[in-house]
Amino acid sequence: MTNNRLLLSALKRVTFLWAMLTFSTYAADSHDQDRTHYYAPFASQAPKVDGVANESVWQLAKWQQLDNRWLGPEYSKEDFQGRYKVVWTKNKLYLMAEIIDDILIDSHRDPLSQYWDDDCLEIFIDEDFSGGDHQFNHNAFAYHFSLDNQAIDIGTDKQARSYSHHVESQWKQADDKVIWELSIDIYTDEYQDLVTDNQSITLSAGKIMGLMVAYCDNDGSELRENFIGSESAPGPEPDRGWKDAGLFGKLILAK
Ligand SMILES: [Ca+2]
Ligand SMILES: [Ca+2]
Ligand SMILES: [Ca+2]
Ligand SMILES: [Ca+2]
Repeated sequence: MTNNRLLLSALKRVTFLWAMLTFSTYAADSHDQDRTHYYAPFASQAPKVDGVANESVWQLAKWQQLDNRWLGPEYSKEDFQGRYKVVWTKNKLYLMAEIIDDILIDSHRDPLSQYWDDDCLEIFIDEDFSGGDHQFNHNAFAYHFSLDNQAIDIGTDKQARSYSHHVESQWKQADDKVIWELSIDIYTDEYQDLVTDNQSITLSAGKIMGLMVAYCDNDGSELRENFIGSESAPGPEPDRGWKDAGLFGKLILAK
């Protein structure tokens, strides 16, 4: 082999290795496999958050089921059924959930006490779809919407904290269903609990975010009876999404 050929062969090898390395870097994903992909339609007019889903934009959005049992025993259709839709405006994300729950319970009257053991709708938002730990930081938010329409999550000081100023929340009962509408201001992971001038971001078409939705169902027990979510959670600790944003689905803001 001539020197030139040797050089060419070495170059090819380096190029191949570089390509393999690049490919594996891009292939590495911080999310579990088989995450939901949800395309949220744009709402040219923001829905009114009043627990009445009569805005036409809700017709454009697809239902996503809450049917992955993370905690608790098997349950009946009368005990719990849930599904939701998502739309967006430049300023906020809007979510509408339809819940069937035979008994509505809010037995811990202090909103910061065992809020996950009352009936509550949990909305997990990871602004940049980064995945990763979100337990004591704002890499992602885990808003626990209580029946009194507050939104609670753990702050960076590891204490429960009200983030109700990020949201609007209203639900109404219609026949045997609860229709729950809510809006959420979106913040990046630079959000700080102790400052008052955090700026929510402006949303645009094509943006990809992490989203997961769940319901904590309690019908009279000391602790919640079921924790049921939108994403599958194979393996140990099926409820681990409360601290691991890698379980969240992919939310795509469509036009
Ligand atoms: Ca409405
Ligand atoms: Ca129930
Ligand atoms: Ca993040
Ligand atoms: Ca219940």
